[in-house]
Amino acid sequence: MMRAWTACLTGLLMAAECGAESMDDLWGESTVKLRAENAERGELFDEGNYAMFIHWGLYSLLGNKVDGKTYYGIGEWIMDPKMAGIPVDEYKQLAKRFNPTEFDAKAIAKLAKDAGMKYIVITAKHHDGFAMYDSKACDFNITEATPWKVDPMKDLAAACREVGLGFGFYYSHSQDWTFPGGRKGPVVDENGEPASFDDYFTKKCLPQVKELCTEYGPIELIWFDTPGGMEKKYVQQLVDVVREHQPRALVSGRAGHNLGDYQTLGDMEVPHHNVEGMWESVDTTNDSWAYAWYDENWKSPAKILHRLISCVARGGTYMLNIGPDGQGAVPERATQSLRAAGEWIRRYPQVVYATDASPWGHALPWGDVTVKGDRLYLSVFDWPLSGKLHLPGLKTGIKSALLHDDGKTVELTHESSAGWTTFGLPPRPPEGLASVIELRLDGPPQVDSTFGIDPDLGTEILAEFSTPTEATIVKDRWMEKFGEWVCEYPVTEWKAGGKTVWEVDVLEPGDYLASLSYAGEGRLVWGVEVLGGEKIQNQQNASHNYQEFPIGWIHFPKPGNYKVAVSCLEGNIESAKLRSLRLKAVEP
Ligand code: H79
Repeated sequence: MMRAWTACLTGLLMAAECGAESMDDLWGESTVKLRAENAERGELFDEGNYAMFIHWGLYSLLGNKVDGKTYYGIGEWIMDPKMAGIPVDEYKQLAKRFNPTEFDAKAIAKLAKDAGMKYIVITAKHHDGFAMYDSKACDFNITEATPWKVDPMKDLAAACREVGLGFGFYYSHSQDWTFPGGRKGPVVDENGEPASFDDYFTKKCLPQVKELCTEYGPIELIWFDTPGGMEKKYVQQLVDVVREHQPRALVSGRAGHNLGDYQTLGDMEVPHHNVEGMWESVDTTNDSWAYAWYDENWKSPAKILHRLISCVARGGTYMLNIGPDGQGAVPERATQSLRAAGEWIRRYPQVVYATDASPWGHALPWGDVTVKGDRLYLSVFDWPLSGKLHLPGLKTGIKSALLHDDGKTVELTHESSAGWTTFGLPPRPPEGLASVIELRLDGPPQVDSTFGIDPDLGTEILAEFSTPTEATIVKDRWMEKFGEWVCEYPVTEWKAGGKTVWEVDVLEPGDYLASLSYAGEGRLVWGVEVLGGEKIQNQQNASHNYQEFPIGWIHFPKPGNYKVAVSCLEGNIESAKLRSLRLKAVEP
């Protein structure tokens, strides 16, 4: 079932567009890679699950402000014509001002360690072409072109070793905006002669990747990005160099041509379904990857933990980025959030490290589940005020249910009814961020993953978990700001008579408010039907952005499984993009 979903995801991805190029051309294809294919190279992901990404380069000096004007979006793209449009020669001059004396490799390694991360991946060269290390292959690098003259990668590699962290490099292998022949780079060399991609590849790219694989001791990962139209023969040579010199290093899926070791999802994408194989999500502590002076939209410790646990519970790893500024300093608020989340992880390492995906295959209304053998870890982000936590569909017997509280455990009462398990909770959660309940089971967990409608908390079920007829699930991906991606999987392309159906499991009968989250044009009439039962309809506004609207109350007469169908009945039904259905018990 998971395999089918992954295949279908890949198909949907192909439909996504970004200008003339599809995002998959840019980010590379996504295919399932199983752990077994990668032998010892997968260990990093098996045990790690959480890593630090660092975007740091000449662009950090600008921090998204050029000649007094602020450009909003991902900072490492500041050169791009759609951002400040800085000419190559002008951009290169920036190096003369790059003197990041506040860069402290040991402090960054300690931060990653304190945050609970297992390895660090840093930009050795981004699309701008500037090497943030001592490169013999190209003098546009940090030791030759700046007054600082330091190779920070030597220090960071050493600092990582010292505290027991893995280390790896991000390397933009196809795009190079300043070296002749690089993708989107100058088309002629310094003598005005035409430069080909092959010139760039043999003179700069391949030698630099070799340097990174031979000059910094053992490394765990080379993170290639945006292969674009790069030919397979080039990617193969890069992978061969990594294999030859660093046989234990992983190669990111964005190497291209399916030559990487694992799958990287779209930037900033945390999946809702379990995803098979080895994969990672990459995300950032605020909105931009590289330092942007205005960007104070930080992720709180709770949000970081929630996104991390969501990734682990979907079967993947989470790499979270920081963007040091032009002086090399890490923004204080990123540091604080990472440390606070890290303190929680230090109390509950068993929840995050070397755990497997949730057998439910999706999040639950109050939080998420990770698994180790016969143990389930329930991370409760939304503590029910009812004093009861409802768990749908667990078929394996429970030996004990333990709530972790301040280093101790408290045994919880639990009872079963109609396939649900209900735990008695204290009124207050023991943890501010997420409280942990550990279930020791009679054997490996067996689960009915039908969506349970929680009697206390509202249950939002995404459209991607429904089955449409005369309508389709598509990937809707857009940028909030330049380069900052968001995506949804709505049901759209509605035709007359189209509907989409969810299967749900109701524990407590009664009236529930059905709300729909959607985007569209004008006013839309929606129908919600409990198949074999009640049918309601209502007209509501539609907005360009996804927004939730109440449709009305609907009745479930007894406990058990139901099919709920939603249809877009009238209005500009072609424009309607249904994101989710929410069912919330009506308060007595
Ligand atoms: O390093 C970070 C990004 O800079 C990099 N990946 C993460 C980890 C990345 N490079 N490219 N992309 C992500 C895809 C970006 C596509 C876009 Fe565009 C850039 C959309 C808008 C700007 C290129 C230019 C395609 C359309 C316009």
